[in-house]
Amino acid sequence: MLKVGVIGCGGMGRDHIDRLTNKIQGVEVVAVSDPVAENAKLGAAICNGKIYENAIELIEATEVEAIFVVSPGFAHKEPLLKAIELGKRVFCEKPLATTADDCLEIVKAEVASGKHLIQTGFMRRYDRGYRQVKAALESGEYGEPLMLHCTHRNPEVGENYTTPMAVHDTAIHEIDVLHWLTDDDYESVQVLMPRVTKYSHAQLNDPQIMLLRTKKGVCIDVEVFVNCKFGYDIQCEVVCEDGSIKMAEPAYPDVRKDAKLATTIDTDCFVRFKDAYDVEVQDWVDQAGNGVIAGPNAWDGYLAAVTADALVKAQETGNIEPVVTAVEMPEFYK
Ligand code: ISE
Repeated sequence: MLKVGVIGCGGMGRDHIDRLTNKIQGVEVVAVSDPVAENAKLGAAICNGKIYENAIELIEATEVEAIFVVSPGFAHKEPLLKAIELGKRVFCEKPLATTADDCLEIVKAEVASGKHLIQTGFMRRYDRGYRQVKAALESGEYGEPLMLHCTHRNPEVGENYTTPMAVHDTAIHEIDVLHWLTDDDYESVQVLMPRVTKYSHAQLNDPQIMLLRTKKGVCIDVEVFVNCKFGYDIQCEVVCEDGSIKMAEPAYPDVRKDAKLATTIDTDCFVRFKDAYDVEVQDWVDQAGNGVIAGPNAWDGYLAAVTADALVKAQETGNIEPVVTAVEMPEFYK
């Protein structure tokens, strides 16, 4: 039984505590912490774990073998560095850290430790639909990918959601999953700003079209539309040399009623990617004894941060912006 401590008991943290306690095999949540005492209590009540005053004490506790970091992104760096120092395995919800510099510091610390310890929580790699597309690409039957057409639509977002969040909160998922899907890295990005929907506000350009070019020359367009109103709608089509692969829609029946044919569309990511979260966390637990990170690692977290920075710059300049990492991918991650 892997004994895990969970840092961060807000909505997402409690969701993970519930998953680890009631669904995932081979793991037990023995410790929780959250600066908001009420959250810590709610988290502890789900798993019957001990409440620690702060994240560092939880990581240092001898009973805690591995760590789940589900605190806000700005609070990730310190616990991650501490866990690396103590050689404890970590699952860190996205983002790895909020700046590329902080992500690189984490990468360097992990490389220096010589142990593969950190998995970044980009759950889409575990989604059945994306995995089917990946398997089709890897079969070689369709030739090389040339173009990707993607949409990332949310029914609506809160008033505090602003233009850069379309990158940091939303397109960050495509940034990771599409580089994994195409087995390629980004070279440059650009953002087009269409007419703004009446459902947006002064601080948010919505929708946006994000264009990414990979090093092999694949061109990707991602429509990010976070007030689309009609549902949580994630699409991905890969156009290849010998065919085109479009990700399957979630399986819902076609219903005929009142002279209409209708199919349900999900309305939030927790429903759309529910299974992906479960598979992701089970895999992390299953790999614990192997000393490997099978999912997105700290380098992927760094790459996502660098690409996000380029996209935010492109939002501001309207230009094509290069995606430049400060260092080459260390041998350690190859
Ligand atoms: C949110 O943080 C997510 O991770 C969702 O998957 C994304 O669709 C949404 O736009 C983000 O705000």
